[in-house]
Amino acid sequence: LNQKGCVIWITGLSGSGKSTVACALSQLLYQRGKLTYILDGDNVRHGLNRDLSFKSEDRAENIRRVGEVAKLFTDAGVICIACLISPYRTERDACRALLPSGGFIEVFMDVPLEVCEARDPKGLYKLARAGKIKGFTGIDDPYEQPLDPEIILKCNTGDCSSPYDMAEKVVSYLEEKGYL
Ligand code: GGZ
Repeated sequence: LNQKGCVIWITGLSGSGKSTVACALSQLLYQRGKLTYILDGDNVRHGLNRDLSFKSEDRAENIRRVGEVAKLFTDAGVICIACLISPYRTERDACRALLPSGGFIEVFMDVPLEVCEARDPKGLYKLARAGKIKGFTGIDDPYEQPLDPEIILKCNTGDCSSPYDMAEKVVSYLEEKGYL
């Protein structure tokens, strides 16, 4: 395997498109013969992190563990795509600090809450608004936007690029930085 590993860390609200972009990106990289692995918060929480809840200490631990695992993948030369809400700046920055300079590429899904809430693919926002889920990110739990992400994928009401176009932006960045 002639490949330099890195972490693509996709952060954003529930329903902002993190997993969809991760999947599109993984396909684009596969077409270029690159080995990737997706660490999706939603999936990891069923296994490795099944002991963790959504209270803040547990979210912090969720982020920390995914960061450590992502680092292990990069050691193996894999392009690791982490997609979790990861609402806290401090914990995201701690993951960044685990990697060599340039090895942590933060991608911010800049999607307004209204757009995420209108999508509501799993009906979770509806439940959160009804008070049936407490501590839902963006409703009654915080989301701290990245201050200086490497990549911003912006999406406004009635004006969202396709997941593949968004993934292409990440591919261009990786090309520019010599990862492809
Ligand atoms: C936020 C929640 C919550 C609460 C369940 N807050 O859109 P989804 O459904 O499929 O993905 C979300 C997922 C978030 O897990 P993460 O590991 O990414 O979160 S974090 O980084 O904050 O640890 C959402 C669902 O779990 N979900 N309850 N209270 N999202």
